[in-house]
Amino acid sequence: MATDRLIFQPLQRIQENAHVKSFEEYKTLHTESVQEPSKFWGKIAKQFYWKKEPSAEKFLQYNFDVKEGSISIKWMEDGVTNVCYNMLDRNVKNGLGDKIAFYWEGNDPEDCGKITYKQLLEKVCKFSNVLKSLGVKKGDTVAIYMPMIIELTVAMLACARIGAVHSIVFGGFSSTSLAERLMDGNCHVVITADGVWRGTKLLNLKAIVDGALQICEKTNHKIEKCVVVRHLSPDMEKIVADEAGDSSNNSDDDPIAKRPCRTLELKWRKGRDVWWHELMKNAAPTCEPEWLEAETPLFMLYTSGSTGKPKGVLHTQAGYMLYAATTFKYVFDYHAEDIYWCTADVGWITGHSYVCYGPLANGATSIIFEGVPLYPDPGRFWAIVEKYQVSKFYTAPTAIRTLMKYGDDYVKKYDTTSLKVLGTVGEPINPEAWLWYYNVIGNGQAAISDTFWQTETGGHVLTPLPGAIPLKPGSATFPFFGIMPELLTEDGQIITEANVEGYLVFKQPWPGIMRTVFGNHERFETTYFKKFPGYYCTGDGAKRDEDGYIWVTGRIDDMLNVSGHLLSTAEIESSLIEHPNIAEAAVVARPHDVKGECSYCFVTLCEGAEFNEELTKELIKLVRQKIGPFAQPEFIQEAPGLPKTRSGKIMRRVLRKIAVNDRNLGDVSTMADESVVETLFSLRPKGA
Ligand code: 6R9
Repeated sequence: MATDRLIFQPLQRIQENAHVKSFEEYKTLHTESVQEPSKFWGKIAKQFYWKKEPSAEKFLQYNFDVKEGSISIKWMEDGVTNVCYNMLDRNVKNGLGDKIAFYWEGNDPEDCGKITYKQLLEKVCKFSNVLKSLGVKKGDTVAIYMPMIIELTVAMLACARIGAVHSIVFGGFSSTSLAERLMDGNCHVVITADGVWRGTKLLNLKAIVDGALQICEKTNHKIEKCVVVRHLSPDMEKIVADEAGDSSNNSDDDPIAKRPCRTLELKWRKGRDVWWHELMKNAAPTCEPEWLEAETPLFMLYTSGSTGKPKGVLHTQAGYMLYAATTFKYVFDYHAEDIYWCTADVGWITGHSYVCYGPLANGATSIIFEGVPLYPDPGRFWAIVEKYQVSKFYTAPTAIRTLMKYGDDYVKKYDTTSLKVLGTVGEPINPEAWLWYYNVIGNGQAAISDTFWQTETGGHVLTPLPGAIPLKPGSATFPFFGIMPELLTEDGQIITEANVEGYLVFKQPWPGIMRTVFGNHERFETTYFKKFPGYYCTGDGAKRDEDGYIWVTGRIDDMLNVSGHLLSTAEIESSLIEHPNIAEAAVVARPHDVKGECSYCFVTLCEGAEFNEELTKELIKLVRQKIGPFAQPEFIQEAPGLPKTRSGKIMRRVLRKIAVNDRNLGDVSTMADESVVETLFSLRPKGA
């Protein structure tokens, strides 16, 4: 049976207990949420603490149409609250003080820790006082460049408590990228750690920050304070003075030391660099939260992997909080006894909404994982699931495909029967990976939530609800509450026919939508609202099937037009992956004299498989069979590794260059491993 015809009904063991128990119930709630948004979200808002409750009159005010004037979105504008208070104090007051907020699982399986809500509150208050003592005030931006440790959430919540705007930069970006974000965000304080182990690599984070600060200094952007968490043991550090003006340390030095070198050299600039633990020693353990109007900025986060200058996506207080909390509750069907684990780094939006804010808003217990999926071996994820009896798990298709490559034995070694909901996010999940996730990881006993959303949307926008929506592998199914999707043609006509691909857009605002691009409202309007007036444009393509299921096909710029047929690269990829010897595939468009465009495919083989003419023929046949002769790949080349961003997204922009043998790659600062590029150039097929 073709995978797009498979349907999985909600599992009884999940449905029995679920917040939403049937498709009809989902439909009723969804209809209310889009027809009467103020009423729907108004009820939810009552679960939170408000210094001043938002009025019904001002609950939602917006303009979504560039033709009517400037784009503006305001939720609960006259409400006054504090997000940190709602995450911590409210839960402690409700009797959850001794509940574990986070288990911390280190890179080394021997390293672990935990913190209760009460303890977290105290740490956050102390650090709030520290920030104040460093001169940070309401409205200031604070940069955070940290590994996955509990202090990272302490830092973000402390910012939220005092009304400072956090700007988290993923702890894998280079000095140059970090500097760009520090300057764009006008940050004068940065919080980091000495270093961190990622698998067998030791990263000197402080050295990367030093490099960034040097770049800032050269452009006269002053970073007043650099707060450093001592995460490694002191005997791993050699501290040397970094005199002002000394620029001898090259920012492009490779900050990665490999075992067995266990000593990091830490340069220390007196007056600027300060140890976290020293500041915390004398800080007072209570701190009155700053009471903030609902539309005050909460954080900004730069969007990943796109071309050009990164955009600082800005989210505000109450709307974001409501949306992160509500999506978390319904999409993972959260219950008080759950142990929840999202593997995303807090440096990405998934980590913001579903490691920190969403779970804490619900008083959940979750896991913060510092390590990587393959260390010490490909069974690590499942060892952690067994250790903590994880019931709700959230990861990315790229991780699933990577682990799938190593076979089922690493999974079978562990007991994963505690799992009830398996989430996925980041890119379209191909049906093969979906089925492996469902059958092997979930033992056919866990629901899959394929969650489509973006940094810009703040939380899930298309997603199944575990007890209510029958699943189709590869489809993010239906809109979440408050979301009104449409599919539009290039010239803005609404598509009503089934299985016709178009632009995925949303018709009205939901509480979690971004409010602006930091410092550039015009860019916000141009990027998301100009192409189709009256709609927020995601930039992704999608189609609806006969049953109304939405299938996101990938970024619209990943479409190819072969002889007038619009094809999505994701569709071809998922056909290629069906071949037993293919572990991963990436397809890009390449200009073609006759057809306009043709497809150029990069395939990563499974262990032990061989790339040869026979395989190429089989793959061509497979795509012809799966999609149609017009979709037949023009070029197929072997790809031992694919260029990916540090968050695991395939950089198709780079692949498009390789496909046409153009070495002018543009900005590759977000690429995780640049060495794969040379290999790919060397493996280009003859005649390409
Ligand atoms: C949360 C996150 C957003 C882009 C988005 C789309 C792709 C994310 C997806 C998905 C298909 C899913 N994407 N989830 N595509 N199915 N379930 O990833 O945010 O880093 O901003 O990326 O990721 O292309 O437009 P962000």
